[in-house]
Amino acid sequence: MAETILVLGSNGQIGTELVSALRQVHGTNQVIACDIKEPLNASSPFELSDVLDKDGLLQLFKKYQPTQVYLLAALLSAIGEQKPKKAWELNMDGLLNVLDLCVDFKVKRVFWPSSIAVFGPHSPRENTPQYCVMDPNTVYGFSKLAGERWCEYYFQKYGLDVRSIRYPGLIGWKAAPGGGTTDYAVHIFHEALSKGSYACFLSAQTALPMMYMEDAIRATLELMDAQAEKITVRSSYNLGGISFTPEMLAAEIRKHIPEFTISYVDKDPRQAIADSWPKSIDDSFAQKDWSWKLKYDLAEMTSDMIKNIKK
Ligand code: AKB
Repeated sequence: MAETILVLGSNGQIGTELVSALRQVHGTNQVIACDIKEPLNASSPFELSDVLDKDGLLQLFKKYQPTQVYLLAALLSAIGEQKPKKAWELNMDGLLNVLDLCVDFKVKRVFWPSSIAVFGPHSPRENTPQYCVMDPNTVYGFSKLAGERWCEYYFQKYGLDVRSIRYPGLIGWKAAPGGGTTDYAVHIFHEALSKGSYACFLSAQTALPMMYMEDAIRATLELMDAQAEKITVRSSYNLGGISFTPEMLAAEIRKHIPEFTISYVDKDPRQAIADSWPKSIDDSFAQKDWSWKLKYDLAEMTSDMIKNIKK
């Protein structure tokens, strides 16, 4: 049976790439991109929709009768600290509005992204396991942790097949990131090519787990394609990606742009957020349950980013 897929929050960094990937698999007309604003190069089908507007969402579900829903609308870590109540409202109420409609409309599969931000200062920082102490101290982080609990609850109580990934920082060239702590790892490429230098808001030695967008999109599609019996984690799967520091990334960029220089800005509020997050992640549950395998390492990701941004 043909799928009808709603992607809510389709204009963002993940949504932009996910909509094209889903359209390649399921056909353009089967994937409805939805966001609160028309994107610059809107490709149809597109619907204006706000996940906080319950009635508008209901009309959308009635119109399309989706079989799959991807809910991507959220405020990320750095912007969430500037607008804490708004981040909580969008990240929580938006999720609950969508989960309720998915139950009512008997949606077959739902995807909702979580993040490494669910971990906190008392979580193990190296090779952070799937299950451990979690004490996130950003609104984004604890909204994602609460969201994970809701996803598992809707699965247990209502049998809703919700699946989720704790994304590391995502790096891609097709769409800009917005309001995250890991955004430096995208900005650095654009500034290396346009100016030859970059002032980084995280310190040279700040290691964080990151992932190339190609891998992140593939992981999402693989998880959503996996047989339901294989999914043993109904909160959200750890995904490790590649762990590196700004200094390591700058050295890799220098292999392509030898004159590139990096400097470090002191006292940026995003440093404290990064310092509360894992340096590296153990994703053995994803490997075991749905055969997850990373493709891009730091060198391959860097050369692909540079090649594509140059174009
Ligand atoms: C952020 O930096 O807030 C996001 C994330 C790691 O979830 N990229």
